[in-house]
Amino acid sequence: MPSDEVRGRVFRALDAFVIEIPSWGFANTGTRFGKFQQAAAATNIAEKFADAGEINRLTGVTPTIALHVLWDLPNGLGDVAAIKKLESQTGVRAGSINPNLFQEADYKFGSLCNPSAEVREKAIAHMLDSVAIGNALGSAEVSVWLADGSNYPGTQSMRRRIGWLKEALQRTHAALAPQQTLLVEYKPFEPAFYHTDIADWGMALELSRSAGPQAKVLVDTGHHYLSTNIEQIVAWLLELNALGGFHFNDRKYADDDLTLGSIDPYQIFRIFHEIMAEQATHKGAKLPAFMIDQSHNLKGKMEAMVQTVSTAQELYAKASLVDHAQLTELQDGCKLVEAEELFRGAFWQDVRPLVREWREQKGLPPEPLAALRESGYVERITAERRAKNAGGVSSYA
Ligand code: RM4
Ligand code: MN
Ligand code: MN
Repeated sequence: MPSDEVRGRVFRALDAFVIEIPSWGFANTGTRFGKFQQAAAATNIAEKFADAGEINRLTGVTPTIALHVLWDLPNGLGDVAAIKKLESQTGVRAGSINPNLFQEADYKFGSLCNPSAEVREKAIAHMLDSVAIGNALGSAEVSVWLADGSNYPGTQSMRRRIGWLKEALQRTHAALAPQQTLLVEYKPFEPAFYHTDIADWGMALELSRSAGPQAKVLVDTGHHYLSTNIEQIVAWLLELNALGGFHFNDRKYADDDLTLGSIDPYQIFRIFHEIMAEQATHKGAKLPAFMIDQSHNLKGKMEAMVQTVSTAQELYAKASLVDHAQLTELQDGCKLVEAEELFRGAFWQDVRPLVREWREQKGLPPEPLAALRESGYVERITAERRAKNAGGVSSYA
């Protein structure tokens, strides 16, 4: 039986934990080699909201859905009214607004960093539209990921592109409302294979700082070279008050977008630990935005999302078990084995009974995956959407 102290600690952590789910996690996606259609995949924004609402009903911790402008609001501001209606129908709110600067033919050689001033202006206009959409929806983040880069040495000026990018982000920042944060995401490669304009956290940090105080860095766990110490990056960003949010997913090789914790749950635990250590020293500090960035092309989308959210809660609960005062004492005394045992001891605890208890206390299904199965939701959407999904691919690869 866990002590009241442990239960209290875990429950407080779970009370504070919410995670955003991505609209694209419900749509048909695939790989660059092929698309595998799922009969139950969402085919339009109403279905994405419905699915997100069901995930929130089952887990109680996903109140917002990330939107990709091109896929979810193809008419830009013109779609805001429809989104608001879906919000009230499903109880799920619009979350981060993600500009899409990587699909149109004009962006072949870049968007905000394109050598053509005309294309750059078009891309900036899209950024400003995204800010306006976010503002109209009362959403907290505009989250930018750029595919910009080049494939061959000497073919682009990396230096001049920095200048263009700074200017674009400054202009975007100038349009933000007070409640909006501009998140700058980085990724070392893909789709560009020689240089990527925002390749790592140093570049994202400098760009966000030069944009203004409402710009912060977004860490996507899949966007690092293998063996990078991501929790150290998180610690630095926390220290610099520059961490805006996360895109959680897991990977074995690159930007695989696999289910969170499926490959390396200890890494997510270590990241959560850094955040909790920060919370322990700065009581009441704002938590970064926890978001999921995954596309499930083999697993069922609803099941994968429930699995992901549950895993995130379990790892967050585990991280809350670390006694920070005790750990600091052991660290200061260089008691290596004792410190390590305390740390990994928390990771190895089975917190699932406590998470179940927490859910019951909130009137939520104790086993959301089982509740999803029992609800018949997946069977229903499979029947409803099968014909529509036989047609084609609704979303990105
Ligand atoms: C990128 C990046 C972005 C996401 C797109 C779909 O690799 O992770 O955050 O919006 O994929
Ligand atoms: Mn991402
Ligand atoms: Mn990615």
